[in-house]
Amino acid sequence: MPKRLVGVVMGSASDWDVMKAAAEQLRAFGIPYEARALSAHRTPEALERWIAELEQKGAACFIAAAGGAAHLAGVVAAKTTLPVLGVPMPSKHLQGLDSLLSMVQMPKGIPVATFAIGEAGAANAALFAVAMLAVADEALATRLMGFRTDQAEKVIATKLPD
Ligand code: RP5
Repeated sequence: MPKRLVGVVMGSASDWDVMKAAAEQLRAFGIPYEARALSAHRTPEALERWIAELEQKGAACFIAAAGGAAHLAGVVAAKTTLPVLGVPMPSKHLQGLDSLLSMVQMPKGIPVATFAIGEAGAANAALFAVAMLAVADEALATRLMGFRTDQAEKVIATKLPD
């Protein structure tokens, strides 16, 4: 069975420093992805073309990150019925609270699964994509379980300073 692709899109190349956490997590699980900087406002036509292209390539879902007005994930969700996982980016003046509140307020009927602001949200969106793909991929489910076990072992082995 060919591996399903994840589309990773961000409103600006300035989001990459945070969003590389999603790419790293996908890579760690061997999930193919295509990452692009495309904006709901600055490049709407190119965004629409890219979404259609990814659907053609058999994408399983999209991870969409944006800051401030943060309409990107909502616009992606308007253009595809594939699951859209939104990651609010930290912003200069409001530390990403603006991005979070904007992204989470989707109108009834067009959902965006919204994650935490910043790096934790980026990594968790990727892990959520892995979990969705693992529903139909037993080997991937086993690797995800292994990741959780390793993580738990690290927490338990951590010694606090005296
Ligand atoms: C948003 O505006 C982007 O997603 C980014 O988080 C923010 C700032 O973008 P730049 O001005 O750095 O391109 O659209």
